[in-house]
Amino acid sequence: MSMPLASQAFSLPSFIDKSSDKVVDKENMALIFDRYKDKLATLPKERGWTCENIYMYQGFWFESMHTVSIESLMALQDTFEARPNDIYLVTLPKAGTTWLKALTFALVHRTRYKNRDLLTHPLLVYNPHTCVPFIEVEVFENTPTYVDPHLSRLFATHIPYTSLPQSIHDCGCRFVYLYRNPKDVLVSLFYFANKLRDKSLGQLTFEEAFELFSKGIMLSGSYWDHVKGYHKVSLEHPEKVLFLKYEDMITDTTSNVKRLAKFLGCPFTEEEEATGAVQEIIKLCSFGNLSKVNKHGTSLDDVPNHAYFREGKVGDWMNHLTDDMSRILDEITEQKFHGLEISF
Ligand code: PAP
Repeated sequence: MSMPLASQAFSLPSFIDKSSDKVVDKENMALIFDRYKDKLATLPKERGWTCENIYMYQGFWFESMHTVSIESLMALQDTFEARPNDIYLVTLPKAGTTWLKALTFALVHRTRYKNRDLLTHPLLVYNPHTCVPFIEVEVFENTPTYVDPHLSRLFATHIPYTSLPQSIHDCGCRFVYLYRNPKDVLVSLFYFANKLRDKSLGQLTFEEAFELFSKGIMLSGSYWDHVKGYHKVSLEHPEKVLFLKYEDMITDTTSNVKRLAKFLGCPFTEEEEATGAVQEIIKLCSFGNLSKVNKHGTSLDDVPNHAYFREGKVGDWMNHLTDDMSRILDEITEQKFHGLEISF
């Protein structure tokens, strides 16, 4: 397996050098949506979170006609070419994707911005989703983001392990997997989905959201099967998967950021640690800082940047779940994660 690279070896998304934000190629996107519409029509479906339907494909649930969608997954499975040095940041929606993207981007590119005015740092200009693209979004592009075939690529994805494009498996690529308490994921998704939901459908109630979630029907879910899939690989191949927990990242950000840097192949030097480089990155990527930077503008499917920053806390579920709801999710978690070292 190819091993970690120096931080300079990660390529920068080209839009940063050209100082122009990139946009999804809508024409290509429409072609891809059309290519898979017959296949989609054959799949089991249920009521969706942000649109009318959510579809079951290869044992997991996906919505349609978004950038991160069932069509992008199918297109990736048909065409995506991984490279051995690729690193994938994997999360379920609302498990901390935006934070993980920001931290990883800041870590791998830190030498590039070391002696520059911090105000020019891309994370103070662009949403983290723009800085680290989802492969689900890249598949719609006509022009590749990363041009140099020798440089390592940093991508994100919500795709379950078993549905990843075959080339990712074949190349032995590495993953950072971040998971979060399912109850907080549910609450976070409830608010996010309602922000994006088709107006014609009316708002989802929390009871409806709970029912879908507990049946395993969530974007890229079920929650439990998604986590279990990557957890299994992390046990079998610890050198291949760094398994992180949102709650641990909140309570002990410093150690977890150092672990992340080491896994990415750009560990902090003693000098960096002594001069506060770890804390600088944590501050740059903090909820307080990024939520201020992302007050305006949109990214991905024209989602307002501020929608990715709500509370950024552990345990907000206590303000939303009834005792019964909490007990039901505890029982499902206990049953699904039985024998695994995953607890909340
Ligand atoms: P995505 O998968 O759609 O990109 P994702 O970033 O995983 O969403 O989830 C957003 C959650 O991460 C929000 O949680 P909440 O609804 O419970 O508040 C958001 O507030 C939180 N979040 C975003 N940025 C940070 C950050 N820098 N630190 C901690 N939490 C963050």
